Amino acid sequence: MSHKKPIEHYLKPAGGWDALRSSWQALRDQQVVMKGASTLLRANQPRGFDCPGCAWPDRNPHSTFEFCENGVKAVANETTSKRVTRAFFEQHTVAWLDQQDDHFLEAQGRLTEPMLYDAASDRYRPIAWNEAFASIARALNTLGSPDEAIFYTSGRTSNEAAFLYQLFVREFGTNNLPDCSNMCHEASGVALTEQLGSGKGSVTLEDFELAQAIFIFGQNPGTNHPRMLGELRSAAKRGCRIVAFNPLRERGLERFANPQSPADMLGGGSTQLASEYYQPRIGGDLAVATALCKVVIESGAVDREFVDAHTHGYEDFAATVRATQWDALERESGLSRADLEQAARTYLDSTATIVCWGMGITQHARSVATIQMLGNLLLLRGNIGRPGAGPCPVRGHSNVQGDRTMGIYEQPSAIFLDRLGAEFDFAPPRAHGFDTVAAIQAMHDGRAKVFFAMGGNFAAATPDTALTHEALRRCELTVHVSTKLNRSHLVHGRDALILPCLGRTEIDLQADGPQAVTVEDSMSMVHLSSGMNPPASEHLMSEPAIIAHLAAATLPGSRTPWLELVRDYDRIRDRIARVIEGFADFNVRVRTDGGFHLHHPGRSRMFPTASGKAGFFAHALDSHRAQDDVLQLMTVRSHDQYNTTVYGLDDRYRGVHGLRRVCFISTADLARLGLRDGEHVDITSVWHDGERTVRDFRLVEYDIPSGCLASYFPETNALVPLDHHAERARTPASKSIPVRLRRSTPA
Ligand SMILES: Nc1nc2c(c(=O)[nH]1)N[C@H]1C(S)=C(S)[C@@H](COP(=O)(O)OP(=O)(O)OC[C@H]3O[C@@H](n4cnc5c(=O)[nH]c(N)nc54)[C@H](O)[C@@H]3O)O[C@H]1N2
Ligand SMILES: Nc1nc2c(c(=O)[nH]1)N[C@H]1C(S)=C(S)[C@@H](COP(=O)(O)OP(=O)(O)OC[C@H]3O[C@@H](n4cnc5c(=O)[nH]c(N)nc54)[C@H](O)[C@@H]3O)O[C@H]1N2
Ligand SMILES: [Mo]
Repeated sequence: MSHKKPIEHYLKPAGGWDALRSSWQALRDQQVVMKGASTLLRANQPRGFDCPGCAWPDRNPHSTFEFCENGVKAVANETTSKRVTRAFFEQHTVAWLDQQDDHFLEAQGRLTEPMLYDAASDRYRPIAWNEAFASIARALNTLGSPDEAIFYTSGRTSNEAAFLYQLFVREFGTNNLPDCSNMCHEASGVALTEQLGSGKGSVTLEDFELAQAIFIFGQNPGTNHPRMLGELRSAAKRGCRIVAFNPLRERGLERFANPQSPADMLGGGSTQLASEYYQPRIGGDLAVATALCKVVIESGAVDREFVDAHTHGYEDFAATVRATQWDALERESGLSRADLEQAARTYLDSTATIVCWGMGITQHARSVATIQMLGNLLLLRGNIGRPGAGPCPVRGHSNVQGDRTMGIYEQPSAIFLDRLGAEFDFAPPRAHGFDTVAAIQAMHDGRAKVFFAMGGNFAAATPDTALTHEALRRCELTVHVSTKLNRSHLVHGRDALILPCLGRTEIDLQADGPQAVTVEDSMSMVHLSSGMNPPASEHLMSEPAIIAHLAAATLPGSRTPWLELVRDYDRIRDRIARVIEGFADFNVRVRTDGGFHLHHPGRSRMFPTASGKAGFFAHALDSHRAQDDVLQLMTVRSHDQYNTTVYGLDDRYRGVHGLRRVCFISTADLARLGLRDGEHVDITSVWHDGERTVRDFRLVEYDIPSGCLASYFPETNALVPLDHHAERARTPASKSIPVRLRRSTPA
């Protein structure tokens, strides 16, 4: 329990003793102090496991453990000594469990055996693995078409599991492979593929050592990528400028005390991170990036040599930018011309600049345009394919990038399908499948009837909660491969199964011995991960083994030797090496020197786009019509959650303790709307198809621009209409929800 007041501003640097204290607390809460501590020493080590926290790369695979508070929480929650047993399910109906909050569900511990929903008693009952596979196979094989099944993936799934999974799904006959990326960095992939010919970031950690400026848009690394703060600290110490754009003042972008530095910890030292901190309006970044481009172009600072040799579209783009007026740029960005010019000067003074971005950029209607404008900014000065420079979309889940590389994608290329079909001797389906938004629509309209999830928490992570829950409940069958109990097990189809699997930290023993898997981080480094703890239960299976058994049960005519492949994962990797570009000699290269880097063509100034060059893209600004009582709400993560997994009820750096239903609001808006700090409000989103409301959020006066609000997800997902998503990328626009506030009436 927290002894703190619910709201108390946090004035200390991020990190420091509080980070150590909170890590220790996480280990104690999960009753795993000794086991957890020894497990942590193996996180991100050459012969250890890849931290299931985030996708930020490892600094040095040979150094001792890299401390990260939120990595500790992720590991503690996986290695927990608590268990969800058959007795637990016997005791509680699903209806009762569904009334509990996400924090309660997560806190029950690890799942231990396969369970099947029994409607008569409204309870989950144990089922043998073979019967579970047979019943899923039956449901799949009696569908009218393979396209009536949906196969979701979350981003913790290993490369080996992801590769087998997409193969199984395509042999079954569909490309319905939505994934968490559809809600995350999809816009980055769409924007960068068109602009640079690769959807991934081009920088590596070495570039962070060489950059003269690092621009960070819409990202909160202090909470979501704490190991990035170590890089920013070193950069700041050697004089690199760090420029942050964020409507909220985030503690983790301002100042950091490194828990691994004796001087910081014992000497009370800390480092200022952001040298400039700008607070644009929510969704104002397209205007910010356009303004920076305008200054570069109009001050004659364009790198003509690079532009002429490597790009197309400059003249049209430059004409559009020149024609954009400063009053529009100021109005749409929410920043003054003086501020925008100052940021542009910093950009011009640097000969090597990295641009990082996160969900504050991708989860908007105009996210693809915004990312391409950031790309334009880099191209203007040749800031790609140069040491210390390039785009850096900071990915979320630890293997979300690898899953895409392995073919988890509803819009596979013809070349990829050709190679897959040739290697496994089958004809892959060609029609593109459902992304996350389309999958929800299809289940809702009855066009899809089976929902299968490899990890994640679809019911809670997705937008438009009421509609999505109804969509899941209309399914004939829902299946979840999971480590922990979550909402998606409780919002289920007519039939439902929970298949419990091994986590990253556990020994994966197959017929030929213990196995390692591989992952790809946000900077395209591929490396091995092997667990060392005994499994949480003797009944758990690995993800690859679950897929192989399911495939063998579902596809009797398949020519793929499913069960042979999972005896030894080297066999899977040999197949990956033959199908996926860049993976030649996979088994050898992944065992040398902490893994290997997948080449990014942009690093050598190759741009495999349609034209063979990098592209400038012009994008008009929105015209923002201020409506007095409509505000923009962004839904963000607290410091004590991992997406839908709620570890605790504090958000230390934002000064919130013991509650999650909060709404950050500016002093000006409080006054304007006649509301007070500490009052409770209902939040209603206003959309063409009607209103959606969540109730009883405590207002917290905060340093945020007028017209902007922030709350946590998943509590606020009910407010995001399913059709409110990014142009082209279809990422739900969960960072710009138009809402009204009304004082709550006491129940
Ligand atoms: N501990 C922990 N680690 C995580 C996760 C977690 O939940 N917990 N989640 C993982 C995943 S899947 C992901 S994708 C990443 C997410 O990591 P982030 O991208 O940092 O995600 P958010 O918490 O959603 O925060 C987005 C930031 O964008 C800002 N923002 C919102 N709207 C705008 C805008 O319009 N403009 C600008 N400039 N800024 C804006 C918000 O104030 C916030 O600081 O983290 C990964 N790592
Ligand atoms: N409003 C709003 N909505 C959002 C976002 C937002 O910022 N705002 N962010 C979006 C983003 S960026 C993302 S990535 C999605 C996240 O969406 P998901 O990836 O679907 O959700 P998670 O909460 O990460 O999934 C947590 C569950 O994964 C399971 N799990 C954990 N480890 C493993 C494992 O090793 N194997 C298996 N099989 N299961 C495991 C556990 O059962 C746990 O309950 O949410 C999106 N939704
Ligand atoms: Mo994400």
